[in-house]
Amino acid sequence: MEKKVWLLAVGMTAFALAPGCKPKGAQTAITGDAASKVYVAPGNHDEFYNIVSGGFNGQISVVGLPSGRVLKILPVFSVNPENGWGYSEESKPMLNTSHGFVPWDDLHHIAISTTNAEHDARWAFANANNTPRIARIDLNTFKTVEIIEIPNSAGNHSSPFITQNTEYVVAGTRFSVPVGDNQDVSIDSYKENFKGHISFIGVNPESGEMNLSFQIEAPPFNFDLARAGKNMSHGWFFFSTYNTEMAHTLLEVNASQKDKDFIMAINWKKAEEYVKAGKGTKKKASYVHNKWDEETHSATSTKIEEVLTLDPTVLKDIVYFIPCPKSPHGTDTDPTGEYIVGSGKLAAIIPVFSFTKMLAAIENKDFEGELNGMPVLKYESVLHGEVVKPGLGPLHTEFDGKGFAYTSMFVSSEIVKWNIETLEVVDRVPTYYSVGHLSIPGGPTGKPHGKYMVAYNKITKDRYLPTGPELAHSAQLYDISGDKMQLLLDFPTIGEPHYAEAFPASLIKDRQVKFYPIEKNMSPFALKGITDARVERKGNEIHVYMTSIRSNFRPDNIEGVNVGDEVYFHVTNLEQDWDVPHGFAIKGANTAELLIMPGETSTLKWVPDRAGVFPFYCTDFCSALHQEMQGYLRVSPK
Ligand code: CUK
Ligand code: CUA
Repeated sequence: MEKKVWLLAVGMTAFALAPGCKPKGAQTAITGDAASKVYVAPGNHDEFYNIVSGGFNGQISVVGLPSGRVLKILPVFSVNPENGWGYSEESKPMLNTSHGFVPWDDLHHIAISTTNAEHDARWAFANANNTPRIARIDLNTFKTVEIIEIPNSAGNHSSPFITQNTEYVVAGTRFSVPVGDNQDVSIDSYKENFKGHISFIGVNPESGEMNLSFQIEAPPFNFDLARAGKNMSHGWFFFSTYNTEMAHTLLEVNASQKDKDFIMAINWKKAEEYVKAGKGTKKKASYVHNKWDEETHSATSTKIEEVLTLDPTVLKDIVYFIPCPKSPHGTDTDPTGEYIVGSGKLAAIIPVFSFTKMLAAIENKDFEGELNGMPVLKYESVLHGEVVKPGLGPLHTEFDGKGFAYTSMFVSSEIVKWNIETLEVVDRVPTYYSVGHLSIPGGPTGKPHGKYMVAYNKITKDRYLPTGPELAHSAQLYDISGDKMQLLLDFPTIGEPHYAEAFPASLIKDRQVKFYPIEKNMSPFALKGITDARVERKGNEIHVYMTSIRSNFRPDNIEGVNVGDEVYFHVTNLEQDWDVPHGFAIKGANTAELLIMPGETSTLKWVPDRAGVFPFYCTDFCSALHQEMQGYLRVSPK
């Protein structure tokens, strides 16, 4: 009994902190009505795909809405033994970096490709927070097909944000770092030697292929979340920045001294013109670019040695600063592109800026001064207005396309709905607990589908059956179709979700690749039929060209291998049918399994360390004779 009271108290204190506003909706008695709204009957499909970041697991989870069902764990930056991602010889180069093979990262944000500011859902982009990289996922195969590293950058939190026709994926550096030839400098020389960079990664409109087009040099601030302008503000980018104090130690104190930090507005169309006019400078940089090839079913990794940079203190009209209260964490632009919302996580208001006013202020040179050689606009001249008493700790804002914004309040643990024009708070609901990002289908685009909203919460506490010290993170689904938000469902998530984007399932469900045509398999190790199966020795390399099809491996008895040989199992899955992967695993191998899609070839490398006979088998229950799908490898002493 005592415990129950205590748990309730923990829950309540969070939103009791909200000033002068007792959160309504705390009653959120879940009625049968709520259950029917999230119930997707067996055999039926969800209405939306939700592509959810996995945070410290480095992966993406694919979730159906409104059911909250997890449909897939899609490996991106972290090795995944389940399907051999980062273990198969073909996929290893995808995790290559200038630091070598990096088997993990911290994935925070998702961007779904758009055309004219509406989801086309051809690709998903995701960021690696730790070793700065951007990945592109093909949404026809749900596979990571490209990863590009970002030079002159550290802590790639501030990405990936896309422009409205997916012209660019944009990334800001969280940590400023020393750049150039000598990076072995005193940390105390931060202000002189450290730099921030904003990277513009061009996306090929047909293939989706990325390339680092240019970087804009920036002062050693920390950059946080950003959004592209859209519709009327297309051509601009808005980055939140903090630590404009340029502290390099005790940031929790030193980076919160000023009343205002800034939103950095970048005229990227102008920057693009300067690039075309040859105003950029080529600088040495070192990064890798990894691509997956759908024909050979394998990845290649290319090293690149230079990058084009623009200096906004010389090219004066590409960067402007808008003052924004207290360490903004997020910046969001509304569906029309007119309003730019700043969320200072230590601020008591939410400032909303007007793009039209910003242009006028630039035109009139309505500057309050300069910051590191770049103009600072006057707060009042750009401000549309402030949302007052929204709650505590505004983090992230999404839009419903009906004139309302929804801002997550981390400290007061609630979601606040407000009118973008009048800035009036019209509804608030508690979240359990300490909400981070919100996700409305189409929420960051010009055309939101304002039906559901998911809150991705940081603290779970008492929401589920306890599982020791670590609890599943928690998502909450709200109905936002009416005037009042209504909590419908809690569902646990995988890893630590940060941002997620959702879009109508109808956009992609009929274009999913079901299998790969075997005649188009250009892997040098592909086999077109069972009769091609064989074993070849080349020096101390053994190449096993193996087929798998229900329900056998060929060859299934392999001899003539010695201890210390490098054994390569090149396994081709000959199936030409949907949903029939075969697995391959061998006893004692210090690697993961392979999970080979129909029509694909994958390779597992193993160096046996002892003599004996080693069984191998298919790991994916594929037919009534799945248990018969096995074989032996004999290893003899050297
Ligand atoms: S962050 Cu996690 S709650 Cu990395 Cu987008 Cu704001
Ligand atoms: Cu193939 Cu089980």
